[in-house]
Amino acid sequence: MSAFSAIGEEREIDRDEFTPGIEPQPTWCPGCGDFGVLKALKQALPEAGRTPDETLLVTGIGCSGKLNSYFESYGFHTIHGRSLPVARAAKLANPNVEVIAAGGDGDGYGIGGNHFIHTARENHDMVYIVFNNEIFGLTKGQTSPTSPKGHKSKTQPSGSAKDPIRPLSLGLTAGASYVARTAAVNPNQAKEILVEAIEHDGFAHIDFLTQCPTWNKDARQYVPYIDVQDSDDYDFDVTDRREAADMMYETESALYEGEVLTGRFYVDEDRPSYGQEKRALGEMPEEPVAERYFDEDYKWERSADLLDRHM
Ligand SMILES: Cc1ncc(C[n+]2csc(CCOP(=O)(O)OP(=O)(O)O)c2C)c(N)n1
Ligand code: SF4
Ligand SMILES: [Mg+2]
Repeated sequence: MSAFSAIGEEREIDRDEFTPGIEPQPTWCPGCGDFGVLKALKQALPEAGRTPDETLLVTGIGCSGKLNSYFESYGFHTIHGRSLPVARAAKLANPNVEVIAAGGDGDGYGIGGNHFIHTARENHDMVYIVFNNEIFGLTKGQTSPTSPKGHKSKTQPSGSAKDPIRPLSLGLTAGASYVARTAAVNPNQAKEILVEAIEHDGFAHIDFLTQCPTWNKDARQYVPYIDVQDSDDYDFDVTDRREAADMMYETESALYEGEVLTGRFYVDEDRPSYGQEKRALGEMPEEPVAERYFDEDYKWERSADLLDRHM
């Protein structure tokens, strides 16, 4: 895949530029859905015209959080549930950077749930990928906010008594201006949705279904998916909040009944991002605050070159 850099100079971009070259192969288990996110992201960024040195990937803690180690760009592997506050600060300081935040369902819908609500409410301009494997993967299979009711695990040996969270509905209600669901088993759609989310000016929430064959063999993400945009069975307007809300509710219920509906659910291209609102109020300078601290002599180096220099 090649494209032209959208922010910096015009040049060809190859997706291999997003492969670090110094890390060992990913330590994810064979068959893990997280590989699908990594692949789709490496394909989407060049297609959207972004280079590694124009991109910041902020991750939380979990198997999902390891994404940062296998991806070449600026990176920040922060603490559990805190990818969004770091990501929004970075975006406000430097609006020219393409900011992507990522983490698990436990990370984003559990411990970081409040950050999710308010980052969506304020419509911060970034992509937020939630790896939804319906489980705490890294800590070996505890029940998460998206585990189905009745799900048995070490923490809920008699079966969970809780209804799962409805992530798409939550994103919409909180104020996200782009809400989609895709799946690791659907790499083409995942790449297309990521490109749209990157190009979207506002908070783009992607609930990314990622199977965990090690700790959650029952998860529904294995079953064939339906793309709601491609199917004749679904007809709704992604720009209409009420129609989107109804479709999301149906989608979230269907997931636990064995039907995986994916696609775009809500798109609002008109709503200004938080940064735009603040600049319009005169509360933020037009020039990036981060520029005040730029080192004129600094040159982007690939992590492999950096390592060579420090060995
Ligand atoms: C404050 C805090 N609490 C708990 C943990 C332990 N912990 C690490 S990862 C994790 C769950 C990860 O689940 P999820 O976010 O769904 O990511 P996954 O591993 O499934 O990708 C937990 C509870 C932690 N690192 N920090
Ligand atoms: S434990 Fe599950 S989520 Fe973690 S790497 Fe293995 S398959 Fe993937
Ligand atoms: Mg998880």
